[in-house]
Amino acid sequence: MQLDLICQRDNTVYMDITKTVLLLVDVQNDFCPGGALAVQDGDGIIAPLNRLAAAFAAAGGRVAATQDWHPQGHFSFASSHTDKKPGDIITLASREQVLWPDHCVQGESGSAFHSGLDLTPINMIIRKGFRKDLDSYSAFFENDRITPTGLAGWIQGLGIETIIIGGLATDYCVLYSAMDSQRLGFNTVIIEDAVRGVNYPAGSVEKAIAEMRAANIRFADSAQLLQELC
Ligand code: VGL
Ligand code: ZN
Repeated sequence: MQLDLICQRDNTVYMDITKTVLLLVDVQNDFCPGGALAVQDGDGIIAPLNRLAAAFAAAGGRVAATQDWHPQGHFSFASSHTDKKPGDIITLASREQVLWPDHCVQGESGSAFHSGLDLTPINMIIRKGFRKDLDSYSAFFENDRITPTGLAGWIQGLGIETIIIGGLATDYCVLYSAMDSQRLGFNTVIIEDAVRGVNYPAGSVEKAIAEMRAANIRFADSAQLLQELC
């Protein structure tokens, strides 16, 4: 697939690094093996993301990362509700909410970036989900769909046109971030070998990928993207 992102040189089309942000979604201990909300093979994304982030930074590009950052007793935790267990789905203010195990609690080891992730190339870190009664899957808007996280303002201020996304989890924070990115008018690309999903409820990864494809979000692998860096 040709990514028409991009700038042209010698009849070859390259990514214009000055107009592209690499966004690393929730590469945190709790979403990796051994964590409270572990995604299967969650740490499998780290090597390709480190390679891409280093190449982006070396080429003068921007790298942003998000952190799920919940207070104790966050409303998305099953433990905050009576008679609920992780996996139960509740409706509040006409929004459906999956209840999770306690995860990514502010300041605890589960909310730290995975130690394998190279933080050096990261220019911007956005923390989300820090309001007790509001969840935030997307890197751009909280789950009320109107409260901004501030990331869009930062990106728009830079004149960025393309957002390339990897991280966890395909069917939650990656999906919501990518859909918002596309809706905000950015070219949006998922690094297909650098995302992993919770797949709860069963089938939700497949559903998420279909939804992103239907929205014209593109998929590319990290090796291809590395090649296309200016
Ligand atoms: C996430 C569930 C709950 C994610 C965050 O990062 O995809 N999923 N909180
Ligand atoms: Zn969360």
